[in-house]
Amino acid sequence: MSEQLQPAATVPNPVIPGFHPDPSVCRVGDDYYLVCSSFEYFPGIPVFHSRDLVNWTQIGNALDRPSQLRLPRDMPSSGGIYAPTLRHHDGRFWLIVTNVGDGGNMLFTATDPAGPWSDPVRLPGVPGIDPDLAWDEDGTCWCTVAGVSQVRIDPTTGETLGEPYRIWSGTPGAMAPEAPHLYRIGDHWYLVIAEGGTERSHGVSVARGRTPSGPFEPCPANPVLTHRGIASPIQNTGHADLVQAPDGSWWMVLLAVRPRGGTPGWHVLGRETFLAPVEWVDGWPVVGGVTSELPTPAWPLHPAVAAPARDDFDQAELHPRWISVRERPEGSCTTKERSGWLTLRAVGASLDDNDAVFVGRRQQHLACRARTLIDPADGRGGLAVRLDEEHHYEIEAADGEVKVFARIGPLRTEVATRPVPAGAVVLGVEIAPEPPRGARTGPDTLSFGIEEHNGTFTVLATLAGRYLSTEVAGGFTGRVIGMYAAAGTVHFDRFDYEPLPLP
Ligand code: 6LW
Repeated sequence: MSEQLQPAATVPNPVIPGFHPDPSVCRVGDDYYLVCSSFEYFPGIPVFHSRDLVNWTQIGNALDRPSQLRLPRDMPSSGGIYAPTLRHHDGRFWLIVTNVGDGGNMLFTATDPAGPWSDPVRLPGVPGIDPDLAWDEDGTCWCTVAGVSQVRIDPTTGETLGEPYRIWSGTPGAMAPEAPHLYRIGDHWYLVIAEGGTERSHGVSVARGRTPSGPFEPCPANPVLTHRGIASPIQNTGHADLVQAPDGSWWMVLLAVRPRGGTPGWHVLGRETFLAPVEWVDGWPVVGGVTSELPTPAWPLHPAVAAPARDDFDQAELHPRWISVRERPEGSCTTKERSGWLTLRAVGASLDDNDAVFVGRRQQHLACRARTLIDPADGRGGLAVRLDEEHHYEIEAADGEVKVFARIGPLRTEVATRPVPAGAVVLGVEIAPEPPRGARTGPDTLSFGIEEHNGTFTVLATLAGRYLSTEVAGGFTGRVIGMYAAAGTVHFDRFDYEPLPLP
């Protein structure tokens, strides 16, 4: 093999960057499938495929029609879809999840994880969040939820068979035992949970028993993984799901964050999906920690085709990466009105409103830029970086005028304005790590501007990124960058998203 063809010594972690929390993975032969939480966004539950555990491609969203996913207008951000579990059993894929805003626990099935997925089977007798599914040798289906409680269910009808009962409370003194996953591995049933809350104390703990309902013996080394108090660029590690690699080695997918800037740091991309190696010692899983690079696996790699920087909106259906806030009301978002354009029709008056019309994609890189060509026609709309209704920055075009707005908590401010020629205009944002300014250094800066006809980017305002971080805003999501309509009907010819090298 020539020098150039040598594989890189490492592969990057996170394996799925950006707001992709609560990963659940399942293996079917040579194929791996993974799902994540999606909260207030529609369509819900991104579905990824991989053949090597390190290269993942989004193949759809499990919940892509209103009969599967209702996200009512009064549901707060970070409500909605929490913590799915994906399993393959009896020739079908099973997905169990909580819609915190509408309907509680429910499950869906599919023969192809790319879809279509069934309408929901509701589970009114299953309490709480973070449901897991496991089948024993008799075909009994065990549903285990945060707490940690368990109940047998009939997954075809949603009926509970008995009363839910507590099977483990996690480590004494640790809070929030949640995100259970139950597996038969060798002679034991292993119960893997998250503990400590999803912030800096987050960790993974394990118990094992001889039957799926216990009794469970906690691992003496719990938590088997935490970065609490550890100086690492990767924090909040937890919410793991176990899987075997093609060579038979064991791994976990889990969520973690990458805080940047001064102490304690701000993470802006949400909780991301990482991969970590697992060893078995005396029948217990041992996890060394989570690193930003993984040794290149020994098994064959199947690099994913890089997503093109530009979406021209030439297809009738939007790529599954595009997500809206709550529902997509009929006629509010279409590629059919102007060929090759995405048309958005305002419902709410701004991104402050729960019924804002917004179509975006997750920010997946610490440094990146986005551009969109907007024809505001007789309306108003623009390019926004959104964390939730109370935390977003945007550059907005109306006929003959461009303005930059910042919404931070209760305050909304116009930070820049500039006249532009009537008609279409290219709006942009450049996101870059913040230059050092001692302990007060934030994670990044966001420069909003317009692209002139000669291609130069004129910055109208540069805003501090910390206010669009989870440490400031709270919640469970991450930044989403996209297009919105604030008044009337606006049209977008294209949207470019490109990672930039880190300085
Ligand atoms: C969730 C819980 C958690 O359902 O955060 O990190 C909550 N873990 O398990 C929302 O993702």
